[in-house]
Amino acid sequence: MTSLRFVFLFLLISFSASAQKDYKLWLQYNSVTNSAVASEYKNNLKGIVVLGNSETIKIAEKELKTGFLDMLGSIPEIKQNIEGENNLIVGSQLDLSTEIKSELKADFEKINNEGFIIKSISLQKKKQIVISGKNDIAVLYGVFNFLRILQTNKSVKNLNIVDSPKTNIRILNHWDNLDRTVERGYAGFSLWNWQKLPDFIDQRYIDYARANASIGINGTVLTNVNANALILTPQYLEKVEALANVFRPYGIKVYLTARFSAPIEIGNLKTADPKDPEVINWWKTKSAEIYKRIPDFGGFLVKANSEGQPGPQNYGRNHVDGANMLADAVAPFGGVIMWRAFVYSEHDANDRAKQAYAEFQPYDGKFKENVIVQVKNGAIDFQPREPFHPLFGAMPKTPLMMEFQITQEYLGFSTHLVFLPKLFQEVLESDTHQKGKGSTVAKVVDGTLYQNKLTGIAGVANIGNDLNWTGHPFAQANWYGFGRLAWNPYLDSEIIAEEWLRSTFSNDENFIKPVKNIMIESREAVVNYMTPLGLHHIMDTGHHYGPGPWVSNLSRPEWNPTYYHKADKNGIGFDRSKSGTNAVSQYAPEVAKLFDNLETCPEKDLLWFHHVSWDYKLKNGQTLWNGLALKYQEGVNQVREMQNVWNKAEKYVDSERFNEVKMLLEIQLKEAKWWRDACLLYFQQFSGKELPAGVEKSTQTLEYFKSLKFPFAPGNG
Ligand code: GCW
Repeated sequence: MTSLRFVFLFLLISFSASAQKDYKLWLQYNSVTNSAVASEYKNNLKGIVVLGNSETIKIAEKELKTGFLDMLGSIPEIKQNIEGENNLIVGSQLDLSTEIKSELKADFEKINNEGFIIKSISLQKKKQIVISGKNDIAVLYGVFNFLRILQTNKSVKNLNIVDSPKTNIRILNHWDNLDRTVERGYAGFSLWNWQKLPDFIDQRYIDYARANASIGINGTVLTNVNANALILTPQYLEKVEALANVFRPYGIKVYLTARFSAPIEIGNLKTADPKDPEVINWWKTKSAEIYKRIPDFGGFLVKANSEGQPGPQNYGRNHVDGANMLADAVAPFGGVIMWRAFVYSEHDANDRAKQAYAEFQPYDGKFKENVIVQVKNGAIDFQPREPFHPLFGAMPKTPLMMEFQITQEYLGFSTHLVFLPKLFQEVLESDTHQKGKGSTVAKVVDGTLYQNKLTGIAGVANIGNDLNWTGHPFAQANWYGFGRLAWNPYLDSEIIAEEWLRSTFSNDENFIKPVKNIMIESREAVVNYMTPLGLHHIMDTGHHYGPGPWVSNLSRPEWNPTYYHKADKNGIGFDRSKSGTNAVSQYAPEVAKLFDNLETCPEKDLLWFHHVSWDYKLKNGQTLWNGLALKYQEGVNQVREMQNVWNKAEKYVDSERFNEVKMLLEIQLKEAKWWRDACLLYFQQFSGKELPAGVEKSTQTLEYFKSLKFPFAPGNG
């Protein structure tokens, strides 16, 4: 009996220990197993001196203690004063001694308000390490960065890190509804338990803030852009305030989505016309009410006149009128308006890809100072691959912020292993040529191209109340990588993958190398088995789960996959060249020329810009049909390779996460084949050609694939 109880207890403990691993994200703080590394750390870190006593500084101190204890087995002596050598001195510029301040003078001149310094210095001939910044939040960033050095087993000798975020607003967009469903959410329900707030503070809120702070995220939009006005009522604002109080010491500001018709819905006004004095006044009063509760409230994110959301156009006004009216309301309190450019009209059947540019570009220079226009990375909608959005670089007098989608609406939900920083990097590196060669999207976004003061990067969150936050253990890497790129849009995704793997799983090179490779490959894999060669938006309708290239009966033409691939007997692809919709003309002349010309258009974007015949010769000599089929097959093969690599990783990973990933990869393979088979059978009707050698034949018919229905696919309301 006793032994049975013991076994039970053991199982319970080992289960929860391993479940905790999933929950702990990239903050595992695994014990440092390399003894040389561990002794270097211990020798160089004998004491800790923490200066200041704000809540933020207390968080930083606690984090250091946890990190040291978990990674090195003990905490260096906590000292009140700097005595002896090899101390870690932690505190903001305001709290440093004159001597240290003057030692770091040049470094302080290099950093901005959120930047930090981690530096080995010598004080009265004694070696010390200082972590500092201009305020306590910056110190916290420094502490997390310092702990990352330990987590990734890098040396702490001769440290000299001076780093500042390159963008101001590094923000998650939660598409969370008040009923806790999450639009395009695949990791459970919303974290925000509105019913229990404000009195019940879930530990998750704190852990969420900590995780975000560890990667430099400094803002969160709590609510869906398809907005509900109720969030602006006192009943909910009280709850928002409670969350803001939790997030504040972690440097995270709260923002809300503003439903444009709120003055009517909750304010009893007859109109929401942005030029109506009563409406103007309503938003001013509402803003004052919010700031009274939350003095550091970030501002509003607005989706207006898009996909049925109300907006200024309902009153014969335009985006500038709407955005500026709200901007005036929050300006006295230092708030910003993030106005989305994701618009497309059902009345313009020509080319959806052109609409955001057509509507917004003429407004360049017309928005108020505290408005930033939020632009999706591509012109259609978060596809596995899209050429960069033509608005980037095309509005020199308007700050534009990037909107990436971290949640995998079009990339296999939380079931497929897809490392998104690779996608993000591709976009950020794209050269818009708008101000000559080297005018990359990253330079637009960080404000350096046109000297914009207000800058930002938003990511549509992939977080829910699943035990592991993101549904797929590897989807945590997308949250992590988003934060790292928001901090520094020039970071290489390989570095991000490596950091993440080391902090999340293991520092063993035999694990890192192959697993990093599959992460890096994974983005191309999903492109290959879903939408190779520039195909896009051929997912099944509504929920976007699985292939649906045949869908053609939706009320709005640009909702139909057939609108995007335009496959017929002559070929396939959307002609956006000069002889087609001329969408290419929205890019700078160099880029337009490149995309317009079949010879120079990158093959990865071929069918995005051109309708080409099934016999068109690709660069590798294959016909388009054969090349397309081989790409689909390649995608499937890549998933098999991911499985091979993962199976060999078993000894480096806890069994729970190992098995989760293994099962998920099994599903990913099944779905990759489903994509390949369904798309090839469908397109074959038009090409009339056999599959080339090397492409596996479907065991199902096209009718079978068409008959599949998923009434309860997640994330679809
Ligand atoms: O991609 C589409 C999604 C919608 C989303 C919209 C948007 C929030 O399918 O679910 O709505 O984009 O970005 O506004």
